[in-house]
Amino acid sequence: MLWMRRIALVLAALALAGAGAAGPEGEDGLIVSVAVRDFASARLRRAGLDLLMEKGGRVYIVASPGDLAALNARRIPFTDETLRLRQASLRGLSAAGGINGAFHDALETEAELRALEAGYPELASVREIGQTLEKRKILALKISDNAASDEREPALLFVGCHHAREWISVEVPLLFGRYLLQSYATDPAVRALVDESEVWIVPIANPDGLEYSVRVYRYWRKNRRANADRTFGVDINRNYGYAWGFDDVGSSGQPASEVYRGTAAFSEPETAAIRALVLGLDLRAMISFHSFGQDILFPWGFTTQAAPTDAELRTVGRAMAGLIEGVNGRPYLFGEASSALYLTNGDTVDWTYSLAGAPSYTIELPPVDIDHGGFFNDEAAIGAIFEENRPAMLYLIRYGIDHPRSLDIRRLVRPKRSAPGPARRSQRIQR
Ligand code: 0X9
Ligand code: CA
Ligand code: ZN
Repeated sequence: MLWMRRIALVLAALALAGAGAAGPEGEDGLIVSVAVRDFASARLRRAGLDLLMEKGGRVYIVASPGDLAALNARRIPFTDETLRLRQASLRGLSAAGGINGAFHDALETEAELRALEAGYPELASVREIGQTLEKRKILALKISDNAASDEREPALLFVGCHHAREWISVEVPLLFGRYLLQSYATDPAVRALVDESEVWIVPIANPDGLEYSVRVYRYWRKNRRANADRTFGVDINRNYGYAWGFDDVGSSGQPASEVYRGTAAFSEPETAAIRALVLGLDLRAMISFHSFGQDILFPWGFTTQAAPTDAELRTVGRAMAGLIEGVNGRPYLFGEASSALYLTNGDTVDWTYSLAGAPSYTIELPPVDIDHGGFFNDEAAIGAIFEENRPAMLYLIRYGIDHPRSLDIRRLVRPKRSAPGPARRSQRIQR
């Protein structure tokens, strides 16, 4: 099972990263699967497909009509999995709360943030940190004693929804903000954390993309940048400024690709907003939530070499994995992002880590794989997913308060475009 997942992830990665000349946007996409054998022999990983997962000897693809035509032309047998997978996703939705059920879109999230600010004026303050291409607000919630004044306390960042279709990644940081505020008066441990730090929550890094996913095309991933070649979207988790564009494996220079890095580091308003926020903070640790896979991933993403503080990243990651599994018994694996999952460059956590060595993590939330729903989480499970992540988030706040950062990682590491070493397969993902 584990080795299968590894192969799956590597395959998905290679294909995702190799994505170049993708077809049209794929709004009418079906989910199809092809046998791993055929996938390999037809060299599909260079075909620019939007891969979801490899599972049970089959590779799952979000396929545009153009992709389907290409599969047909190459006489590659595929199975339409759309209906089967939609059964799982429909079980997760109810009519209440609009077309996204209990999940929060951009305006629902803003309403919740404003309500928290109004309910806890001493402790909560909403800041507009930027504006998207479609003029939506990128919002941050600051939670601290005297939230309205800048006390430059140790800062923690929890961010969700870099990727539009990963709706659950909005809910976990949002619920965490509400939890801190509601518990402050009665829970001395929470009160101490909030008094000694400032907790920054950006539930939606990519509001334009999220709206597009909710209203137009559920599988949308990127932002909504109108690219020069008339395709849409930059992958904002490839647009940050550390080792941006390092190679064409961890990101793509092709605008149609699902991992298109944009025209320059921080070219996108979403990444620029987070950069501006973080540069004004004494950042001690951060988590960027994604889905899916149940993984805890730490730098580096751009190289399989170990980060300068690998031991610390691993120790803290292991602690968080233990805390999470302790809640509902659901295992999250942990490991270096590049060697455990796949290479990325320009991703969020490499950049935040590069500033001063603050422990930075990508958490891939449940489910574990596409057969358990993929990007579709049952809305009834939102609470449990939040609850299992909560102790790890609280732990990371305490860890951050207790561990000031001073290391200038950028001076220690010169990204070099040397041939990537062999992935350390034997120690890829740990329990
Ligand atoms: O590819 C990504 O940006 C993240 N996975 S997702 O399926 N949510 O898109 C993973 C980022 C973690 N970093 C690396 N794997 N290097
Ligand atoms: Ca304060
Ligand atoms: Zn993601």
